Amino acid sequence: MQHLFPNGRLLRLVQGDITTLPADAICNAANSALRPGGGIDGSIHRAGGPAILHELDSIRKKNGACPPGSAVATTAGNLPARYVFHAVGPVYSGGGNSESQVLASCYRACLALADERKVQRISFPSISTGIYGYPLEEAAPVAIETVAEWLTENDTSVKEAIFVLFDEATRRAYERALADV
Ligand code: AR6
Repeated sequence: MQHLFPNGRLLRLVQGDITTLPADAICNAANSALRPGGGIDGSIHRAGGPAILHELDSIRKKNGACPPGSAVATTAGNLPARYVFHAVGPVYSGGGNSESQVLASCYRACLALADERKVQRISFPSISTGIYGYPLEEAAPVAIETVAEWLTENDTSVKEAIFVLFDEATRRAYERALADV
């Protein structure tokens, strides 16, 4: 499923493994410590190789932790991309702790890193809806609306944003959210 905006920007949804889809930048669902975890983070480090971890170590030494709602950029190592943007999503704790603002901020942080690097094609996972427990039906509209809003701005370098959704339930939730755009 996809949505073409009047300015020619494209938002696409595909089901699959984000580490295998070529893009200029691949976004990761990381943690504040920027240390390799499970889920998509584990897959990105396995497929990308040690160069990513090495760069994260230097970023952590220089800047400390990466707070929820923000993101840092590294090389993509062996992944089919130029960059990985490591975004830290909110841990879901009921919805009353600004989780939706923090989640939206994650996607905007990745898009800002993309614009700084003139990235045209960026891929996103469904941040926070795995280990961090954010309910899919609540997270999908936040993710889709935030990225859609960014794509309507003509001065973004991003021409195509792709949500790469791991399983069918996730893809369906994002399709419902995209249908409302
Ligand atoms: N491609 C696309 N999506 C994937 C892939 C993949 N290869 N692997 C998993 N997903 P999660 P979070 C989906 O748990 O909830 C880590 O330990 C997965 O099915 O990876 O933000 C970090 O270090 C789900 O839909 O990320 C943090 O500590 C989505 O990606 C913590 O987990 C996100 O699931 C972050 O938790």
